[in-house]
Amino acid sequence: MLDISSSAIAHTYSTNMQTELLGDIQRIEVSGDKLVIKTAMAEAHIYIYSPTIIRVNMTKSPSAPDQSFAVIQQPSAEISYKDMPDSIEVRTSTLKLRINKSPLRFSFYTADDQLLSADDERFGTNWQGEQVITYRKLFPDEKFIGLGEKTGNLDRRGTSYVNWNTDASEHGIKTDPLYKTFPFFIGLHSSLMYGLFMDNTHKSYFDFGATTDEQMSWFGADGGDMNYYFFGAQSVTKILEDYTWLTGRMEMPPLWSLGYQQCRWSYMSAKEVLKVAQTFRKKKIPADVVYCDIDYMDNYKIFTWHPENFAEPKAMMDELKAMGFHLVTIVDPGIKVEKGYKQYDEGIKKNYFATYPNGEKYIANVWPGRCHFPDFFRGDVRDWWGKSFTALTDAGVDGFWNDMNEPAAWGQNIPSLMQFGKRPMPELRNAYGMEMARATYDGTKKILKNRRPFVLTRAAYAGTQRYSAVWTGDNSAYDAHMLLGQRLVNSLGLTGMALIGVDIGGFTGNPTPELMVRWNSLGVYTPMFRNHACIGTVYREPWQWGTKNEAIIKKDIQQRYRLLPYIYSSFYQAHQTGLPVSRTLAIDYTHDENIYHPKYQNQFLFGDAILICPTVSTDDTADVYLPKGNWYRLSTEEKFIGLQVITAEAPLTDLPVFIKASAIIPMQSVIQNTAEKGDGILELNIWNGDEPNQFVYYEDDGLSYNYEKGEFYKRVIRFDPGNKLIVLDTTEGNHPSKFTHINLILHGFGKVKTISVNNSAVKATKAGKGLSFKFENQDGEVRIQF
Ligand code: MIG
Repeated sequence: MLDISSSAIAHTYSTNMQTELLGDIQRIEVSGDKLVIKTAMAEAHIYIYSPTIIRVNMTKSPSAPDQSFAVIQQPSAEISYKDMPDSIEVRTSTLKLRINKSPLRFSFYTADDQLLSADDERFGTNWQGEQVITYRKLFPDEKFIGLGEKTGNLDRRGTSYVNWNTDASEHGIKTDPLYKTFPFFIGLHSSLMYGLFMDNTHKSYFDFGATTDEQMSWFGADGGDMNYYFFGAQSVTKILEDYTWLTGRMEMPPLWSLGYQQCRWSYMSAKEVLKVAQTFRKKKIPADVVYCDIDYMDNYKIFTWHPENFAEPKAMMDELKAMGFHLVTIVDPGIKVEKGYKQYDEGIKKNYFATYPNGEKYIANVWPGRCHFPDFFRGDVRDWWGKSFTALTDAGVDGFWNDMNEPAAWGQNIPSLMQFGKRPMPELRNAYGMEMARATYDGTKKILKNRRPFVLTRAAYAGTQRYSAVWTGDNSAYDAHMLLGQRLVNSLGLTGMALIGVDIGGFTGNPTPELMVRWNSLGVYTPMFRNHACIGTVYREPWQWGTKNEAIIKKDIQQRYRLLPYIYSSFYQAHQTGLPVSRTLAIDYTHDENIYHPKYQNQFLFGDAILICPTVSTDDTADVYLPKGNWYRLSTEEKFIGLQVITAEAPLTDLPVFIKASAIIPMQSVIQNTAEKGDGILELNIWNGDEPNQFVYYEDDGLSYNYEKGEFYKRVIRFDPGNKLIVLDTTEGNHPSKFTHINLILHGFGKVKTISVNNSAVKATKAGKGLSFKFENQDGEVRIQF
């Protein structure tokens, strides 16, 4: 039987496929953990992953293996359904999926029957050749957030996107696609929400009412299954928790990767690298990381060092280490075609490279000239790649930057004939960068034994957070690009990524000194704080901008180091729950219309409680939207009531940064790098407010995986204004804190009555100005009565 809609659109489709898919349900059965719905040629498989996650997989090849690069969980074994004349129903404790029988259509409801999301009644899911598209009902007030690294507004309504990982050098503020694929979005309407992750690595499409006269939204891919996970939790935080449960969360990053990172294409010799590091130390500007871009290699051959300019890498590394610096070196996927080059010879011998269908090795030109490309989709190739890093780790490198892994080649459009094993490039392209990062991470983790490697990748697919940090590629040195960068960071945070950077200062072009200063001040509040610049541009190090600007840049970098206890605890939160460190206001203030306004959409929370308003370098005031609650300007401690727009002073010395009332913000004194012991004082800032609050304070050695075996230091800090009480719970874990003393700094409080540990009074001394007290950091329960 044909449904009416198919005749209306039949002229664009192969009629057979159309009818086969959208026709009636022929058979329904429960098979193991899945519900199988059979139509003439296709099958829909329904799985329950959790009470808030249901998967729908519509496939034309039901017997093909069910594989995913992103998903690391299994469905729960239980699924049952209720059969009714026109439809069937699958239920969990929080979700209801109604499946219409004729034609086959899917609608998701809350347990109390509120419609969250539904197929467009006319068109549902269609194949057109191999391309598969699902058309959805669009609610009049529906907004969309997500998709990771995508240009455009926070609310993606009215825009259309393509996922096709691309070396988007010189991209503008509207360019699409960029480097990464995160086919996951959250829809918001009628005070409800849902998440949808289409797990498909083919070239894919998302249209949020842009091309349909606002009649529907649609998404799909050039091949493969219509395979999506539907998330029904009713808070963005919980949806992100579910999404990162499904696709994994980041491990604790090496603490040093959260310090200041100085990069350039390229520091051309060991001497130059050392000079940069020495200058930071001489000028007492804190920093942890310096980079080697492509010119450290011999003829751009991966896993080699330039014989003259980097003749003694170990000696260079020893000097860097003595100064407390880590080195990150770049690697590209392209292996130079050159007999006698180790990686080339090994790869040829073992057949590790991508081919044409006739078996010939695929060759494209990149930096080294003619290159082969490792097939990172094979376990043995990933192992081999991973082991090759000894060429770098032997010298002492522990950071690995994966570039050009879209994959990129001169000419950009790699022919679709390129194959990984039997699978054509277009099917896997969007996962290539992720699998390279995986090979890099797994390999270097093994080599470094118990030490955490730092991996940074440009191309990515959903799930990459398990292996690597990301940066947003080749941005440009102008204000609008700085603001775009912030939206990309905020949006990447909605897809499980937490360790994210942009090239501070802008990769292409030269920033004005004002832009450099401003961008650096925003970098303080960027999860990964890395200054990077293109070859041929002016040098970007903090001391290249005149003494006055250098002083501002230095002060801002110092602020970053002061905040590290708070930042590291925020990464612990990302590791535990999937909540990002840079958070679009859509996470906490989802249903507040104002935060989506183009004027305020770049604002974000850094961690739980620091609100940042990115401000262009040409303005010295900023209109800031303060959401619900009370707020303090960080620099002046002036208090503001939320739900209003204020005009804030925004000189280059003072980015508009606000602290949420009731905030708990642990800080430390300035150190020059994260390995430095410091003065042992944890500065615990509490900002008075009406709402109770709590903060999970977290420390570990910052370097090893011992935290997985209980070697961490953790304590919950509670602020309870109702009882005029601040409590530091008894500590957990087997790692001693590096702080011997606490310096409690109370903002907006009248007085303190008592401080006790395990109910006995504590000897506290007045510390500095304002209401502040210094006392010994003891493991027992600390109570501060105010
Ligand atoms: O073709 O390695 O995005 O960060 O400096 C350019 C040189 C290759 C692109 C990266 C950029 C890096 C540059 N790379």
